[in-house]
Amino acid sequence: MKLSFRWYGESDPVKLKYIRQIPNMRSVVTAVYDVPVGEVWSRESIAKLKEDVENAGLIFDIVESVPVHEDIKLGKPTRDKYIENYQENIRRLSEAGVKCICYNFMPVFDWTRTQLDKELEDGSTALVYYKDQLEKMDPLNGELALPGWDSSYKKEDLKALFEDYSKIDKEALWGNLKYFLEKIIPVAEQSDIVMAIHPDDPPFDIFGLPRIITGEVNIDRFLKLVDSPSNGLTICTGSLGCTKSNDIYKMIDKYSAQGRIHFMHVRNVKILDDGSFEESAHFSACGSLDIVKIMEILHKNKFEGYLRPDHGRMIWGETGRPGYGLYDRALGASYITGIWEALGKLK
Ligand SMILES: [Mn+2]
Repeated sequence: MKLSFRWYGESDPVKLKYIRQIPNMRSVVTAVYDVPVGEVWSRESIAKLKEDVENAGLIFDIVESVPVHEDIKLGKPTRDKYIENYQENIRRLSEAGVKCICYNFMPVFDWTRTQLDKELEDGSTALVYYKDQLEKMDPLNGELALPGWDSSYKKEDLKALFEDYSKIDKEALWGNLKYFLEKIIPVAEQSDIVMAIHPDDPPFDIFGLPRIITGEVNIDRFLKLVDSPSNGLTICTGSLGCTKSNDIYKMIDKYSAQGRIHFMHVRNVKILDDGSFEESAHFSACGSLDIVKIMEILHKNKFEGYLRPDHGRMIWGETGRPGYGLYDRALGASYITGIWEALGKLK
């Protein structure tokens, strides 16, 4: 596995030099943040990212995310222009040495939580999803802004988007995804890049918006849309694993054996009785997932893709971007590295 760590660019309070100090750290997962969704990333911005990462002694070869414009997801006539931009971004990232691109196909909102600073028993804070809190949220009314969401949406834009999505169903979304993949996967193949779709987080419909990358049956369907190794997966254990209806171990075994997992997001999550969930420390006993079992499956299938610790709690007084502090993610990285080393030695 290639251990990596997400970094939000120069404005990230977590410095590259600190990421470099995490044992076994290899790659920085980042993106160009100065360009609106759907536009072409400038070669200068890409080169600057590469230079910053390499100057810190780390590797720039994986990007998360190149976001997909809503017009592509909605299948609007303007999608072709945005798909051409997307193809150009793939080519430019390839020129800079990138080998893997993570993206998602979630309508409107990226990952959704109902609270970002829930205090856990040990005094740390974590991101949580409580059903009763969600029922009180209305994205179209109220000053609702969460870091997983694009804050550039104005209320009117959101209303228009919800209106657009009310006119398409899941099958239409599947069709729009297929249209997109058929245009970008050949470019990825020519560019020696693998695409890795992130599952929907959480993996069920939210606010009436359709979600399709949600579990095994749908991921099987996704992989067949364009049957190429370049059309692959990011398996996010906390996203797919936050509902008991997904057998996360079976999915990791199956898709890693098929060589279709290019990127792993490894984190733990505690599933509550009513289907709500809390993000927890990476250590297995802190949540509902068996992290050793996950790493064992990857090791058995000789996983050579990228892997990063995912959201961490806020601990030791750290403040910053919820889910993306340094300390708890660094603990997660070390824990994962420890398991991986042991799996290699205790044969
Ligand atoms: Mn993830």
